[in-house]
Amino acid sequence: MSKIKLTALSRSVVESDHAVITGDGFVNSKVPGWDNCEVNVVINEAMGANFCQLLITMEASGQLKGRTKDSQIFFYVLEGSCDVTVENQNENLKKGSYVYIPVGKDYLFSKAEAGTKLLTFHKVYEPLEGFPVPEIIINSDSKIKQNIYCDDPNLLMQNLLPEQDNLSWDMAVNIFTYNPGANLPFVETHIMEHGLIYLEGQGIYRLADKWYPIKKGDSIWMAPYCPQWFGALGTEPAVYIYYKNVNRFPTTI
Ligand code: UGY
Ligand code: MN
Repeated sequence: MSKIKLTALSRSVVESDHAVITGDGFVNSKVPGWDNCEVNVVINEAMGANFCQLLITMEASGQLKGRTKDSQIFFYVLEGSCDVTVENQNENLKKGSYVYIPVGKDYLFSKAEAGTKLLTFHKVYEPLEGFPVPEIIINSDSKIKQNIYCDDPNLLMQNLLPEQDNLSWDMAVNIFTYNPGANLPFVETHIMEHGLIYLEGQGIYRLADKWYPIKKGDSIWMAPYCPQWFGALGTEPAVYIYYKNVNRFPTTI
């Protein structure tokens, strides 16, 4: 049998209204102020998106230092641990910890365990008259209640940011757990945009009129109005963390 590895294959797909990014094609980017780390720009405006999703892998000497400008940044620890300082708040972060940094704040991530992996979502903040800019949040997904979604006890939703009744927030980040065999109850087609990464499990995602096998580590971009549906396969829950824009007036007309 031939031992030649065929390198011209990938499950990654980029279309005008969605993308599946599997990681086998990652090429690192250098980000000013972020040192001794690998940065993969998984989704951004060059793709057609209105937000950005990164994957960062830190060396033990890795450091992410900066100040948020027009964009708020959400950080989530996928693996490992590190310290964070945002303004005068310091915390140790581990798997499942997350940090929300509003606009105009200094931050530093350091003292990482080698190989620590962070996910980020970046969105330009749209202020709303009469509502204050959100505060810094440092928390863990283990402290967030799982709510039953669409009356199906096999679909569980955790809202990591308090977007529900609080119009200060213009973005949501949720963790969606599908027990084996569970599926979205209908094909969603909506103005909100999504970026996501699978934390666990596998299944089939319908995006527009295409169907993709998806597993842990895969990322997906869904443009506004991209028809979307997911069904979990296998014997373990399928879990993804996803971004969504929310709470702003839907038209400039
Ligand atoms: O919040 C949502 O729109 C979510 N149900 N969409 C999705 O998981 N593709
Ligand atoms: Mn959706």
